[in-house]
Amino acid sequence: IADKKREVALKKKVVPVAQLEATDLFNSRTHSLRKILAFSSTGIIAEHKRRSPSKSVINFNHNVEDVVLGYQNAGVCGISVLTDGKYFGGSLEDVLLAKASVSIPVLRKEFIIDEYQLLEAKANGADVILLIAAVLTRTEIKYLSEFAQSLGLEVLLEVHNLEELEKSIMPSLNMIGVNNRNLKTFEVSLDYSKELSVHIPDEFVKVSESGISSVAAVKELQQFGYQGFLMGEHFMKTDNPGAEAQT
Ligand code: IGP
Repeated sequence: IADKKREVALKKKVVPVAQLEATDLFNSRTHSLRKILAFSSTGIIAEHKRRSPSKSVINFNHNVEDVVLGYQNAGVCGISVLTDGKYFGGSLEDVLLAKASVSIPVLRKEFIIDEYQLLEAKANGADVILLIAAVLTRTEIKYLSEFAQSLGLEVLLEVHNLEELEKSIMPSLNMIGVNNRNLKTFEVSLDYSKELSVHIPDEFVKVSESGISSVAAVKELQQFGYQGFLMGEHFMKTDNPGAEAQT
């Protein structure tokens, strides 16, 4: 997070807020992922991710445009694009390329700690942003989610345990995601989603994130009220992520 603060401080100097606000995308309207998930029977949010701290290299051979178009053709509800460079090999430009390639909602997947990153997300065509409860206080979540919504961005709030969930519940969130992967130990278990589901108020669309690799897992999580399923590695590790998402 200290790294992120430094990165944001540097970027603010190079690309001033006024420059972000002047882009066409900044002033364009966004698409609602929440609505699409609520009406979908599958609910897949497919992710573009080149590498990760838990698996190191996943795949550097694809280009973003082909991957996301393949995902859209497979009928997924939305796209998630990792923009963190250091740990995930992504960039903000990946969001821009994704936005230019598809018409379904695009989520900027980033460790967001500053409102500047929300302005960047909007200026590069994101429809949805992620806020991670593990790295934010309730006050920060409130400020960032309200600011995101004022820009027309939807908010997916990510939690991993009951404490994070309880501290985060507020009206300025659109979707609540349970990360099945512990960000410290990288251990993955769908039990996190199953156990936390009853504690998520009904007004939020529930999303289960990470470690999902089968139709059976999706079906099982649907029984617990989940309407969104964030899947990355399972698709990205193959030669044709779009074709994999079709199945
Ligand atoms: C996707 P997987 O196991 O299908 O590749 O997981 C997504 O949930 C994961 O990339 C993720 C993530 C995050 C990455 C969930 N929350 C927060 C970075 C930061």
